[in-house]
Amino acid sequence: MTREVFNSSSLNLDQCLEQLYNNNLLGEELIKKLCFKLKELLITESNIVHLQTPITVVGDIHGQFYDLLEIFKIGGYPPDTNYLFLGDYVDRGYHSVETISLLIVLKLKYPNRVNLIRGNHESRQITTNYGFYTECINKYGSNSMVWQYFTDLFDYLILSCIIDNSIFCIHGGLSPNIQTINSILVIDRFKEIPHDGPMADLVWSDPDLDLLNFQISSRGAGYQFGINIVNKFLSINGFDKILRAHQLCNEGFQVFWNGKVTTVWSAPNYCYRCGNKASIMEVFNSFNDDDSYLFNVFDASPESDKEFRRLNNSIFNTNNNSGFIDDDANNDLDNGGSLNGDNSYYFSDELFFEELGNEGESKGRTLNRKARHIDYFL
Ligand SMILES: [Mn+2]
Repeated sequence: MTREVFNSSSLNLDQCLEQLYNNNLLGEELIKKLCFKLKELLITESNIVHLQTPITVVGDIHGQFYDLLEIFKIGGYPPDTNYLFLGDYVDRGYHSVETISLLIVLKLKYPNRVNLIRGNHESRQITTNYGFYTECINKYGSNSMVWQYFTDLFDYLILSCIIDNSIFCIHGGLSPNIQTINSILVIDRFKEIPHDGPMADLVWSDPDLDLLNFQISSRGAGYQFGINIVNKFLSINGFDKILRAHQLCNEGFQVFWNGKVTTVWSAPNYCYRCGNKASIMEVFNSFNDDDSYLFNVFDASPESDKEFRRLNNSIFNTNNNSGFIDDDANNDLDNGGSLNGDNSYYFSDELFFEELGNEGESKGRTLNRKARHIDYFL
């Protein structure tokens, strides 16, 4: 096996940043080098990275690159602001390549100021069905390797962070296989996200206000978990709260159980059509009072609004929109998605509500999804 060696001096990160901030794509060879360098860095990081306040926590972005730029405008640019991104950088939006490229360069340039947790969309299987694969091919050509470079890199992303030894951060949620954080430390994370088991649960699970314990998730992967599970996990591990993303919130965030669990959602007007707000959570300290954090709420950037109008025109012209709401929403893992070359893989209605949380369901919709059977070990 030959190991390619890149001269790090040949990587001009400042030039990459300038190019990306000006909305230019990076070349394929450059992406190959950047992914290689970042894998070298991430392989040294633990499954759980310890961070300190002040830090700004960002939820799902889903390829909404202009809204990511908006986040830096309102929250400060790295390295002046410390960032923890909770995953789901790609799929759905039109600019997953730009989004993940920028985050990779920022992580390489400011490794201690930028932290990237893996989401359930940082996966070969999911990105094949939800837009990122097709975007890579559309932007770099069908012979391009960029999707492989990016998805190989995803295998190296960390699974969780702990802020000030008190705030546990993951993309999705808790797992019946994880009582103490030691169960996270021993995971071999350098692989595609499995269909089940602790690694899958960390990126797929959701809190559920109606539950006390665990229930198999209607998403078809991960679990829904209730207050007893949260209390037990926090008390065993000595944490105060859990921060996570993974579910659309109409107000940009959702607070569960008096702040024991908080969802941060950072894709405004999700898929250029949901009309939701987004937020970043600025955590100043871990004193656990109302002054220790702030939800900085924002709307879609003007550039993303243009995408919304472009989408509306295309739906109007092609008349391929069968309706916004589909009560028979399937889940990621059971549905093959659509790769038929139009925009439907971004917005296919039967897939559309996978990120919807309690707020979405409370708006008069009843989801009637069949949970896939998942074996698990207590
Ligand atoms: Mn997610």
